Amino acid sequence: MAEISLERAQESIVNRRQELKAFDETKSGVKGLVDSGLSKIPTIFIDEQYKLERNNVHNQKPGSPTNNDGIPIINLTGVDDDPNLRREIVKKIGEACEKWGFFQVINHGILLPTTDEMINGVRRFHEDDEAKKEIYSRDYSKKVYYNSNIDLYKAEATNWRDTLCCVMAPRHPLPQELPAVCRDIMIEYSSKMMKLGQTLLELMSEALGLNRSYLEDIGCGEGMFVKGHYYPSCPEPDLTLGTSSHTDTGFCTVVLQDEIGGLQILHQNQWLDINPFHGALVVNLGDMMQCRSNLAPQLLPRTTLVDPVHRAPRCRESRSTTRAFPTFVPATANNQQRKGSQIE
Ligand SMILES: O=C(O)CCC(=O)C(=O)O
Repeated sequence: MAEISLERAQESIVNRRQELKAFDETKSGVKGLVDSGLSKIPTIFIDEQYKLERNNVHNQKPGSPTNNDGIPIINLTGVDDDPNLRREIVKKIGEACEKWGFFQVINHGILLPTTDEMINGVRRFHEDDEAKKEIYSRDYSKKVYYNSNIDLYKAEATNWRDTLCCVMAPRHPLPQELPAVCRDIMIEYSSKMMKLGQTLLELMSEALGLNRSYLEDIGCGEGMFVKGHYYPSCPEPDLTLGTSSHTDTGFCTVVLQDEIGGLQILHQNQWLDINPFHGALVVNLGDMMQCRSNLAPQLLPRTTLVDPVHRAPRCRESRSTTRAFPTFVPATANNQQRKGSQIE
């Protein structure tokens, strides 16, 4: 009896592996599946735990809490030229890091034409089959690549998501290595984001009670990779996640969502939606920020930072959703990412 179930388990592992390989070899990601007109999602995408969670939600009585937009929205106006405003901003960032591990920034210096074009550029890329096929790869030593699920062969359930990934710092790719459909905006957005990253690192240093340049001086902002996710519409959104629950490996990540949104954070054991706010950027701390013993040993055990667990379920919208987000990492860590460790 036990042997039969072991055999079945092995058979299902082999089947899953074959399905993953077949999917990978299409080089057209989840978007390719959707374009082929499927009405049910393939089994590799089914996330049993999420399915159970959704079932429970459907069985809940009306009135259960489902939505709360609690993460702080911090206005960066005056951050560089008004010391009083800066003090206030630093205080708010410190509180947000301790309570949420997440905050949104507005008036951050990257204007709407740039953020809008970045979202459009990522969407253009994912909707251009030729551009995608040219750079589909699982060779993580490349600076620019596109694929579906970086951890495709390791994860328990495949996510309903395709990703363009560009390592933009410390050494950016040659312009011609970037897809033509989003090349200019990728370069412009990344250079503006490096500047904003510097400001955020300064503010976080100050919020931790360190001198302004501390985190920069130890190299936290040297490396930056920019991901452009695409979440195609999904015929069975209660069975699969766009991005499974995780924390980010880098130092901090800055998420630009489109107007459909979909990002959720785990706060006090509840999943909360981060509703999109046009032009706002969502900042979340990564695992490296949690390693204060390496970053700033003098702070232990003074500060407690929240573990910023987050995920992206698939919404019911018939449209696809798009995200762009740079993660700041020390330059050496960036190399490790590229050697194939999991970016999510
Ligand atoms: O798309 C999102 O909002 C979440 C994706 C994410 O957290 C990630 O790729 O690290």
